[in-house]
Amino acid sequence: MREGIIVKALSGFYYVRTAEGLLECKARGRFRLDGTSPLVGDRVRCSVDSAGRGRIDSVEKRKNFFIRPAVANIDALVFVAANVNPVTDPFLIDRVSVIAEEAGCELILCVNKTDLDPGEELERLYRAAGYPVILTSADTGRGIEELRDAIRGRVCAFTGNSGVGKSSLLNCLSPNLGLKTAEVSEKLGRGKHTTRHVELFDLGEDTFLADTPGYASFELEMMKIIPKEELAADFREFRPYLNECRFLDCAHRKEPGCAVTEAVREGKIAPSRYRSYERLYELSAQHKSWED
Ligand SMILES: Nc1nc2c(ncn2[C@@H]2O[C@H](COP(=O)(O)OP(=O)(O)O)[C@@H](O)[C@H]2O)c(=O)[nH]1
Ligand SMILES: [Mg+2]
Ligand SMILES: [Zn+2]
Repeated sequence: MREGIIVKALSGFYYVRTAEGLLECKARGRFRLDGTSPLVGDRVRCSVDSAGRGRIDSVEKRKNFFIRPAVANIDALVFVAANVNPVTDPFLIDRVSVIAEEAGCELILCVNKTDLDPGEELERLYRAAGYPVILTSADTGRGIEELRDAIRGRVCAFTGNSGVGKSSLLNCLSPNLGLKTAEVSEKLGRGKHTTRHVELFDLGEDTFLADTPGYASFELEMMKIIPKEELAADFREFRPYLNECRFLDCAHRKEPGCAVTEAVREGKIAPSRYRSYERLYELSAQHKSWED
């Protein structure tokens, strides 16, 4: 019996990082039958037959899981943003921050390409909202050690729009990976050589990091199912005000005596965060009305 974490799933095989090394496994047929197929990130127990072939026998209860990308037990989502080439829309960050709160994982904002633009605005905005912010440059190496410290001992996933430098940062964290970055993959031709499966890279010291392909993937499925009443509590800087509103069922929109909108007026909550709340509230309300 061996224990480990699934770091890759490919063509019916699972690759499990165990104390004794990487073990290639098949899963027991029963997982497929009852629809509980293992995911990358799952903590599993395996047995090994006399020919050295592994088999996953059981999967530990998941802390959380995502459908696209298919990955489980994420301790921290690292949102990689930039304020230049491309400029990250804070609304993207806010959507992922809500997903992270719902999934019970930490959100770390990494503002990259600071050699080109300092990104102070993003730094200020998200520090004020209560999130850790790390300023990095994959080009100069700025902030790489701080990023390494922030993710140590955890299972993490990078997310963020294409071109912000996710693969470049992962290469800085683990130079022997040699991941393709934009310039290289363009030369090879898009889609041809770039596989789209999730893989957890083992950075040592019990640290695993997934370089996820797209940004949008992390939100779609989950955003749909968040009830509008729950959204306000997913904006962590709103929480101190939520019990201060005049009405118990305050939606924090146009209600008189709303402590949240008052905090916005007083400059205690950033207008852009509040606008994201309004947009997500609308989306959630619309979705609900299709359901009914
Ligand atoms: N100047 C500068 N360029 C960067 C930095 N990080 C990444 N890049 C460049 O930005 C492009 C996209 O990087 P890549 O890692 O592929 O982005 P990804 O799509 O998020 O994985 C590449 O040309 C990188 O060389 C950075 O910190 N500073
Ligand atoms: Mg990439
Ligand atoms: Zn209110």
